[in-house]
Amino acid sequence: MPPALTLILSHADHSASGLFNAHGNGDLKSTQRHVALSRLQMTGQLRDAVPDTVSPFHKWFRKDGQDTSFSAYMDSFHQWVFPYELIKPLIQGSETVARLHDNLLNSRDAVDRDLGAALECVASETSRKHQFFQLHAPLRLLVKALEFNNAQGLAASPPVQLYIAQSLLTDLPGPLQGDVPAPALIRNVGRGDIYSSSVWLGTEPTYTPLHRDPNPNLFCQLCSSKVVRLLPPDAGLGLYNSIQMRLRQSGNSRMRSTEMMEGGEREMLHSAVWGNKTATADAQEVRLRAGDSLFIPKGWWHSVKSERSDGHLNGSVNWWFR
Ligand SMILES: O=C(O)CCC(=O)C(=O)O
Repeated sequence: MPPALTLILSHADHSASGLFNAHGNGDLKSTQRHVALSRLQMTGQLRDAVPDTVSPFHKWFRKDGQDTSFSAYMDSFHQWVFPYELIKPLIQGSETVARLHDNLLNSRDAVDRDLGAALECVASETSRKHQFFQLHAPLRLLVKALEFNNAQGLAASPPVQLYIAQSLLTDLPGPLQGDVPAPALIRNVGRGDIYSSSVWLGTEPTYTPLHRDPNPNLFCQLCSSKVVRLLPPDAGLGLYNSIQMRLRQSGNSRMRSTEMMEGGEREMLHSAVWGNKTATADAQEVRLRAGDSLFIPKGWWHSVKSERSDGHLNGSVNWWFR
């Protein structure tokens, strides 16, 4: 199966969508909608424009049967520091983080003991009421969490949920930046101006609540798979506002923010998008496998989660452009 480029095109009626394969002969035509493809200057260029997520896949990752881990090439970047998010479930799963913390602190390796110290804020008594944490640590912490999740297996308890989320591609070491050049598609449309770009690397399950971005987004799946639920601008705003009202607050951070990562806001956004079918009648769902890319038009609301939840590696990159 060739990699797919799924386009949800933001046309006047906000409803056109199309799924293209790598050869550009998707089913958009069959929707019989007059979509301004020329506006995106993609006619005839789609084949070349499909982002190349295959090269970084082979460079950064190694396939282990059904699962994926980091390749030996990534060993030289283990000390590179990243921003992490960590989810510690309030009920079942908090002890898993404590066990990883203890394992690292008891290691003979001084570097691993430092990683254990980085988790202190999460394992401490005072953090008991919190579910969402942010910390900075080297890539090696993610490698250790993957090894830990693998070794404990799912039967024992839920996996450690660590996420290098929305970490700037421009903050990556030079060679890694060079592995994920901006795809031709976004250099050739609009002003060709890249507003920002990110890498997303985490242990599954990874999750991002409903939000919208200030610019069009090209989101590319590097390894494993994710499910994206998208809502048109008005429907998304209505849903977001109704949740804010129920929470008796007026959150104005409609972008991905820390407030939506824990407590009532996290729960309500999650159940509205992923639980209750009637609330999401306008939603479109897209499944992205390694090599697939999704165009998210400006203003479209989206919530993203990994398809699997068993502690393995998930990786994506994205570009916001104008
Ligand atoms: O992959 C994710 O967890 C979130 C991605 C996202 O929300 C985005 O690219 O705007």
